[in-house]
Amino acid sequence: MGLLRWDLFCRVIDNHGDLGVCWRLARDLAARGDTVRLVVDDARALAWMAPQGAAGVEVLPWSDAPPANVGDVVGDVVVEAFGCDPPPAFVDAMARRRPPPVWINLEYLSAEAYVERSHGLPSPQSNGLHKWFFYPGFTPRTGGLLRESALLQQQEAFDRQAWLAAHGWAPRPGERVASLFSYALPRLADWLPVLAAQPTLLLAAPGPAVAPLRALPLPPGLRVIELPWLTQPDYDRLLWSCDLNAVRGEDSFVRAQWAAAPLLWQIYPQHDGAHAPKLEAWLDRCLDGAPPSLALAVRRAQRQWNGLDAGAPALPELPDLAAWRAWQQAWRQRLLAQHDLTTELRRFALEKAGKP
Ligand code: TRH
Repeated sequence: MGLLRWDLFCRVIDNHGDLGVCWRLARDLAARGDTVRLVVDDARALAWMAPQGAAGVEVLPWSDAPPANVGDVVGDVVVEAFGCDPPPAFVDAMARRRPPPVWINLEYLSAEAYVERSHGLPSPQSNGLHKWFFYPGFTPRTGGLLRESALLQQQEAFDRQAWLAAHGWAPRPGERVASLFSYALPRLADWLPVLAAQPTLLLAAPGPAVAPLRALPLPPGLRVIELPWLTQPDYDRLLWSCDLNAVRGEDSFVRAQWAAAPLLWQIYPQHDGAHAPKLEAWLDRCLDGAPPSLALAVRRAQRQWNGLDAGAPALPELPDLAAWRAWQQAWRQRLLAQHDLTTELRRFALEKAGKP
């Protein structure tokens, strides 16, 4: 397949997932030989996420005029992340380009059924171009999930003990290790004794749960270390090191599935409640074929973690971690059977450009 020049547009709405996904995609495209201009309206988080940058990726500020060094030279493929609408002057330059660029809207991740129906559909634009909808997802009829080519080999070669010790985060003998990256947690105080039921070292990433966590008395058996923001590769290593990972949003959620340890997913809460069916859709897919008692326990824990256990909320409970880990590994195996998102996106772009 030929090499491509990509213009990737990102607007940071809130949190870090918009830029986190875009940076990861940009880096992965460049690792495959393509060149990427990442145009972002707020690049501040790259200072901790990716302090070294990446060869082949140029980060440019968002501007209503096309960035000075872009001029009329629009790339082969223009990706707008999450419907962020590139600046009109850039869209005009796209319409003038011959051949026109392939214009793709990279959508948010969901396990819901509409994703398979909507993936790959065109939307004709008033300037004569087509915008194509590209949906990440959990089945082969979607755009797949971001997964770098070397990810599994890196994970297999990884020494968890040494890495944790080198950072000063080594567990004490007999302690399990959990990571926490979350929004405000509905029932944090109820979860602490659950975590403390076995000696646990909780590695807490920055976020809205940290201040409440600091304010709560810790039950015996629970130790907390507050982490700084890590680089994306180091955050991966953290997930590989833990016996349980609490993640949120989109990108950390995907990374926890590659880590294949038990994971609690805090879904991005939406005012209209749309997040509840999204959580159920993922649980339906992920737990399909799991032993019934484990499936029941995992479903209950995920709902409790999200404050979505309607009716009379029971005290939170963690499923058996060994059985849960075995299932997450089986789930990862299933996900590995589908193409990764970057491969799919490149194939899609080349096909739409008429160069399959
Ligand atoms: O920050 P998020 O909550 O982002 C969310 C979601 O993407 C959500 O779907 C979207 O609607 C909303 O943003 C606007 O969670 P997410 O997706 O996990 O993104 C966090 C990024 O930060 C991810 O790329 C991992 C990265 N990260 C690090 O690089 N280092 C760290 O130490 C931590 C904790 C995260």
